[in-house]
Amino acid sequence: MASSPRVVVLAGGVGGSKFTLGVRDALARRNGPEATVVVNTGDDLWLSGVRLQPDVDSILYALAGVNDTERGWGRDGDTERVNAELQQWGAGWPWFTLGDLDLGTHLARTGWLRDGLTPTQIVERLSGRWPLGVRMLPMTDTEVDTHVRVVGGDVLHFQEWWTRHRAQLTPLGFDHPGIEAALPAPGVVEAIADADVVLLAPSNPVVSIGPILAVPGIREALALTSAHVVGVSPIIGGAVVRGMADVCLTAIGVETSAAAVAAHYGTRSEGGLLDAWLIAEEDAHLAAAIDALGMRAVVAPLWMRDVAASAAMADAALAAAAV
Ligand code: FO1
Repeated sequence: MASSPRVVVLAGGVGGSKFTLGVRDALARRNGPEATVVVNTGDDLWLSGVRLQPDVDSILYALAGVNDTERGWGRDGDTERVNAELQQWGAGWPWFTLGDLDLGTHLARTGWLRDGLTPTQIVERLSGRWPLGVRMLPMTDTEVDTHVRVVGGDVLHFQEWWTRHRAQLTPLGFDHPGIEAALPAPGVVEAIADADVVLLAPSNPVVSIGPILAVPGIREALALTSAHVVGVSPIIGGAVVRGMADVCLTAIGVETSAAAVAAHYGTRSEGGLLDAWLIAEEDAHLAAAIDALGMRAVVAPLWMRDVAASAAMADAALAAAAV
């Protein structure tokens, strides 16, 4: 297998951006080609007249080194003057903060959409500002925002469910209206077909990786590629690291355990996705059960405390693919 593997990462959220930093680092040491990162766009929304792509921006800002590492979203050192003014007008959502610098990104994006650029072209343009060291692609150019059906019958945009209600309204399911007609963004299927390794980041399996897999054509590309497909568990010691993956998994009937998420993704040779699954040392006792699913369980430290730790995880994932 190539010493400079062509790598595709499927990613979203904070777990996705931390892992992407590690992949970039691991590949730079191999002097290999830049990874292609296919980013979830289910978190996207229109607010106060601008288009937000939270996962695209989180990964972009993290790669550029301008992200707010405390909050996990937005720009480092951002101010909220425009947001305060929007609140005075009663515009937008009072529970959702748009930072001033961050708004610059949303305004640029929205203007380019109005000019007729596609989200893929806009991500490329945004990526040109900083030397990112990876190629970013949105999963699709179609608007397929995630909606959450909650107990009581209400349907909320994912961002309202998450930022306003902090995932406290019990979800019954997650939908992406219009996704059946969506196409993978240009370059996504080709990148998967040409890859040596596809990595599933330790992102939320339901609302970060789930929407990517739900775009018609992406799951099929993963089934057809000769690349090794290696996933990284977002569950450590039977619990989520941060975020709401446990609530999301419960809603779709999956236990919050590294083994259950492995079974949810499924074994490639049996029509699922994974050839190998990286699990945390805390979950080493699950390795035999995961092997029994027909995929290879690989035990590694999975706490992404810093870039070096994320890069070590990426190395372990590449080693699991034997590249
Ligand atoms: N998360 C919050 O918890 N509160 C916010 O006010 C908030 C604003 C926000 C603005 C732009 C952006 O790109 C992301 C933002 N996020 C905010 C993060 C976001 O809600 C989610 O954490 C991600 O979509 C999940 O990956």
